[in-house]
Amino acid sequence: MYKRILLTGAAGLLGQYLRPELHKRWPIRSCDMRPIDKPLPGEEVATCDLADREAIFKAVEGCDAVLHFGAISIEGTFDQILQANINGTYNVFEGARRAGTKRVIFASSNHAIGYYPRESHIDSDAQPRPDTYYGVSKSFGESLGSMYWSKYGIEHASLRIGSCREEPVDRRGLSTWLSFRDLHQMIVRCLEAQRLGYAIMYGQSNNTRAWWDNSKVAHLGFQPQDNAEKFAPALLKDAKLENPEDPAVKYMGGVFCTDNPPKWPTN
Ligand code: NAI
Ligand code: 15L
Repeated sequence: MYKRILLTGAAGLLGQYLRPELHKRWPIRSCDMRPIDKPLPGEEVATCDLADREAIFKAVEGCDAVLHFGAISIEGTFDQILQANINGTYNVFEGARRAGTKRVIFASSNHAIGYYPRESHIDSDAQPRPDTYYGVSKSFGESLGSMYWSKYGIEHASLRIGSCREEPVDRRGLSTWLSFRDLHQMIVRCLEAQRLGYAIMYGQSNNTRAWWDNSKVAHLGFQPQDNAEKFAPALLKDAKLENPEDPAVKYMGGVFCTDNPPKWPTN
């Protein structure tokens, strides 16, 4: 179905998991500013900075789908976020338009909607309430995706990913966890859908304590297989009572809603 897929952020946590999985189905070109360890047979590699417009345009050439996962993946200074996540995401979408790419799947984040209180019930129509400059950049990517779909017909899914890792690591993760295999399934559904159009999806496993409602994108057929609840006994064993007014407890974005979010290093 696709002759070549560009994966940005290929050297990152999710990129490293996705490369071999995707490459089983479609030829991939892996792009990151960091080196790619041991390229797979037939895997193409493009080493460049997302902020380098010409290099990104070149990396997208010949790709009929893009998975845009490269980013500063936590809070940064505004200038760091501006270069990597805002300019970088523009470069990827504009490169896709120039290259005639059909679909762009964007790794958005729950931090685009981080300031919703945990008791709210939100779905794909929820307007952004970003909790950081990082969250603002994800909201920008969603918005850019909407514009490139409406104006240029590039189909697009923004995945508002929760916490994607091997296992949930804290109480919040019982709601926000996305297993690696569910992430993979979600991407495959987006790439294989006959018609994707423009979609906002929450990247979460089938968690008993889930906060987010994917019913408006049910037509894409994403059926997560994992549930964070199996980790609840271990995670809650020594759990202390939390202050419900602490922003890290009150809002979906957790610690990103406080004055002390995790920060990207500055050089
Ligand atoms: P990561 O930090 O492990 O990987 C991000 C990759 O982007 C890194 O390999 C980094 O070198 C690359 N990158 C950063 N700035 C760059 C630049 N200027 N030019 C080129 N490459 C650059 O992050 P992870 O966990 O793999 O996340 C992948 C994507 O998913 C990110 O966009 C992140 O924001 C998003 N996401 C991840 C979540 C998670 O729980 N892992 C949750 C929500 C969103
Ligand atoms: C994200 O957007 C980050 O990229 C990831 O490192 C986690 O912190 C995740 O959100 C989360 O909210 O758990």
